[in-house]
Amino acid sequence: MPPPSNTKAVDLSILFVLFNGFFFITERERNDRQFIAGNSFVFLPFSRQIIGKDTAFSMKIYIFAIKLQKPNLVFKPMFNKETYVRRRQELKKLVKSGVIVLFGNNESPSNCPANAYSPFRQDSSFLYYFGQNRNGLVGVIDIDNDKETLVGDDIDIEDIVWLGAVDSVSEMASQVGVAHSAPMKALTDICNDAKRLGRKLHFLPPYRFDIQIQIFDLLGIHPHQQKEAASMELIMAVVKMRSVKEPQEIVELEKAAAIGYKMHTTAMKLIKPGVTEKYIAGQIDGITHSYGSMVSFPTIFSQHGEIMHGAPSMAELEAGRLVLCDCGAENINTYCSDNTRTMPVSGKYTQRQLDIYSIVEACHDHAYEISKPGIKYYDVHMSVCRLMTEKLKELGLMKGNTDEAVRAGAHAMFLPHGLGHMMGMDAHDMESLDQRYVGFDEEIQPSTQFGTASLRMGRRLQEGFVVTDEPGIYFIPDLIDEWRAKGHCKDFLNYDLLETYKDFGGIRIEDDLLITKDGCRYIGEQLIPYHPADVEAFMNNH
Ligand SMILES: [Mn+2]
Repeated sequence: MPPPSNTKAVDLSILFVLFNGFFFITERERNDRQFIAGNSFVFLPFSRQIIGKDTAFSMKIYIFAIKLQKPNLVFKPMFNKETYVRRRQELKKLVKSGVIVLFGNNESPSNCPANAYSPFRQDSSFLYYFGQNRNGLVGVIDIDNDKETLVGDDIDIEDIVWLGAVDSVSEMASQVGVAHSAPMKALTDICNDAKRLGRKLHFLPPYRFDIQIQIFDLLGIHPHQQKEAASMELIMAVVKMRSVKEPQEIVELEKAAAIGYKMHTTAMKLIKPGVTEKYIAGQIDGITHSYGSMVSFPTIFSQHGEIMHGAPSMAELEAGRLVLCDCGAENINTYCSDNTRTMPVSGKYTQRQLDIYSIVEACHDHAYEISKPGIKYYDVHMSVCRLMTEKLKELGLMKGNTDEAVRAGAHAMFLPHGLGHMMGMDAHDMESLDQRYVGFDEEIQPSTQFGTASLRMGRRLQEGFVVTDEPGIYFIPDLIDEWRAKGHCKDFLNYDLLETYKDFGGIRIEDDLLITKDGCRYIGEQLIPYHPADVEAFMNNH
């Protein structure tokens, strides 16, 4: 049989392309990436057979076919094009002049180059303004010439074979309303031109080493100097915009909270003597992997609640002890939740545990009651510290004048961290931009006193802010010994009684507050049980 003519083959091929394209459109709605990826590979060898083997022409047809199919669902921008256009307009107004260079993240190798941490995590500020979740992209905004460019290299056939096809950089640019695109090598020219003309290049403080090297190559600034060389105008503009959550961002935060609810209530169901901490932590991490993207920070699940970031261990849960669970989800669009609950392993709190728990509970509720626009979160924190001191005095663990004790920082024996932090696309939102700018301002600066120094958020609340409310009481044996040996705050602390609490552990209760017009509300349609009776009832009924 004679081989098919080239003309005929191309016609057939295009028919197949259109046929596959049709399936792509219908399947896209079903969000079934597997099918689409599979579809490309079923189609490709078939098309190859028709066109003939190993010609450059047939390769072009393959790529053309892949592009038409666009089996690209992971990289879809989360919001509409207008959102990103509007945000960049606002950013340009705030930064005023110069060239903004926003670096997206690259893949980050775990134990070998091809074994990257998964899922890929885009830089949040890049995502906020350029919306694209692919690695190896840089956003450039030339403010003075009002020119926006998405910089990045298209992936080649080698990558397509392993990863499936993705949209071209120019397609990605147009999806978020960016008029221009350019390959990565163009970034050197963009930076050199700006430098030659003495124009300001704005970049954010980098937190990944590969980006630090990229900035070093482009701008000649050593990584040690990059934090200082970062643009204050850009940092302040990004903080101003990202601090106030848009309604569509709150919807995303609610979705993350719904996954967080599943994580916490699953932990409550699984807790029983003999189960390891790691087992439960693994189960709850799996929930966010199934419904969302990943954990919003490494899960803290430990009977040593007094260790602030206590990693889950192979220790078995023991009846009579408390276990502290601080975890959150990052939903598929990288918005976070962050909650903490402290449960009795046996399903019932002891009276001694309840005495401490009820103080933390009262502090948690107090912060919720007084948080509203206009109040400094520093003042909310200090108000919580005074309430905690009052109640610890009732138990005999503290003594003396409450105001003096708090001024001296005596309460930090129990609460060595801050009441909360901003939350959004990052669990500690915008942490890479520095807490001095995110949580503080010219009116209020971070404290240097132990305890209060760890407060990440002190400035006045505004409608649309999202902050965590997370008081805790901890008994840290080493801290008790250290302070006792020095006689630190001995007028306010009952060290003899503290000795008897060295085996207690720690309690924290944490929820996420959205600041509303005249107060605040919890994020999350369903609040994870936290009143002791509710926690016990939930644990015993599931
Ligand atoms: Mn938190």
